[in-house]
Amino acid sequence: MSTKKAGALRLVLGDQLTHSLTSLDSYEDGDVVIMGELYDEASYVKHHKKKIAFLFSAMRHFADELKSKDIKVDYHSFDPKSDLKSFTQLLKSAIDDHNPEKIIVTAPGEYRVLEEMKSWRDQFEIDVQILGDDRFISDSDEFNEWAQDRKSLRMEYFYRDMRRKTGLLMDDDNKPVGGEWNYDSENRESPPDDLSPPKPITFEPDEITKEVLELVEAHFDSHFGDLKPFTMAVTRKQALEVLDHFITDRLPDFGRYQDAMVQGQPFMYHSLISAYLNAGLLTAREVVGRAEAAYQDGDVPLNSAEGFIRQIIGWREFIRGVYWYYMPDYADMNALEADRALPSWFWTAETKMNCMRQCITETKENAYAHHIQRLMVLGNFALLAGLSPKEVNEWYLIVYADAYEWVEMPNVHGMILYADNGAFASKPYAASGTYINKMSDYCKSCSYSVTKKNGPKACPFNYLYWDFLNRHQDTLKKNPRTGMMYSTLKRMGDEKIQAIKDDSQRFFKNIEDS
Ligand code: FAD
Ligand code: DLZ
Ligand code: SF4
Repeated sequence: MSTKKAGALRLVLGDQLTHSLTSLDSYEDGDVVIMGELYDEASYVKHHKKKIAFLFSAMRHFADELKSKDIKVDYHSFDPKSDLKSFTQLLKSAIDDHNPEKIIVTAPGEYRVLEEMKSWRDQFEIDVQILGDDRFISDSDEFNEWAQDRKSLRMEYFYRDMRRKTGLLMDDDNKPVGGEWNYDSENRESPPDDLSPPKPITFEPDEITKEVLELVEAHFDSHFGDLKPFTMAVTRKQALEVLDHFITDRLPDFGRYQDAMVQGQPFMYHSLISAYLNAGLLTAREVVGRAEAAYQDGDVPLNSAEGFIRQIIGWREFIRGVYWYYMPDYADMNALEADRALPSWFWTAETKMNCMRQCITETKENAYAHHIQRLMVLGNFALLAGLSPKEVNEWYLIVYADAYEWVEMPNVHGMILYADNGAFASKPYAASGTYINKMSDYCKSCSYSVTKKNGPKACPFNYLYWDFLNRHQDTLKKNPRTGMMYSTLKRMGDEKIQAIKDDSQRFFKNIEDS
């Protein structure tokens, strides 16, 4: 143990790369910032190679920025032989090196890391201050208070409170601008044939990124996904360029094509900022501020600005609230008792279903898929096929560069799998091939026929949809929002229902070759 006493050790996690972070706020001479590229964090699930490269490079750039502000940083670069594999081991070694008076951290995004942090005071017999994370617009106390007396949690009502709280798109009488809270009905246009969204901006890897890419290639080669080409932003400056590009070139059409999917267009008009927001390179307040300003300047229509702002101050904040409200029990919920193993083609994309093949291929290439691909193609399949929530959660946590449990798990458990028994979704997001055909051009190049309802050539989403409703009658029939589907199912007659069951059984038996 060093005899020279440091002031505070300030541990900054890989998704806390924000200069105004609460744990950096009161930095004084004599304090030391600790950061580490850690085996346990990079491997507790086998994250996509691009996700590890992005985070390690962004961490290195962030540490350099801190140093350039005369902040003392003790940075632990990844070393496969190092004994410092976890946050706890990193901290123990830093305490030995610096002999600090106290530890200061900002609360982490994930439950398991908070539990780890809570053990440090006793383990190291040192004062540990866990500060709130003010990068979010709402905090757990506010959400819990909002949630506790409600029979069901609905994002829409939470969102309205967030609009009132922030004043975003509110008029002088504290009423929503344009008279409506939500313009979603204008945000569902099918994609026209000649749609050509702007190309996303890309960044050449600099020396730091090149070194990280070599490291990831050498030590994480068995992980999912393509490492190269690597064109992600890795600094706040670059992330701001991505945001600028979105506001000027993509946001005007973001609203109308928000739900559309086009083969060969993985990014459509989406913002592509989630990885940067979640790692801290951008903040929620600044991105919604920019969208509102673009609307006020007359550069973007209201449905686009409102739709985007709702995703951030509505969905993103709401989802985080749900995670902390229900954890740790949330992780084990499985209301529909789904237990089918993930087909191996979720990792290879080798499936005959073109929609799944496109979405998985793009995920593999980019560590990105947009919301409707995650929800209505990949997620819809996982729901209809009754895939195990544990396996589906792990897949989503691995494959996307923006995935951290606080945001990934409620989206998987709540939005797609109904594993939380509708804690916040009024019904399961189940759909047949008709929906995918309406919102995409995938079906034109598929070996299955979207217009066929039964038989080996029929689109599997068509019969799996009815088989799903049939299997879960006891749970879902009471739900007024699925009632109409059950009336249709009832009218189908025994022969049709038997054909649906037979097709589904055949599909499940051959799921690996489907
Ligand atoms: P845009 O479409 O441009 O939306 C703007 C922003 O809104 C996003 O960057 C994101 O910060 C926020 N947002 C939109 N929808 C959601 C949502 N449902 N939950 C939280 N934030 C939202 N998002 C993640 O950031 N990490 C995840 O691990 C993640 N897992 C998901 C898993 C499933 C099954 C589903 C259905 C959705 C998931 N999402 C996740 C939400 C959403 O799909 C992504 O935020 C979005 O696709 C990111 O792309 P974008 O930045 O271009 O977003
Ligand atoms: C996701 C991730 C990865 C891949 N690697 C690291 C790392 O080496 N060091 C680090 O501090 N954080 C990493 N992270 C992000 C953490 O997993 C994240 O901070 C916690 O899950 C809390 O949200
Ligand atoms: Fe997907 Fe069915 Fe369309 Fe094929 S036909 S792309 S499986 S929805």
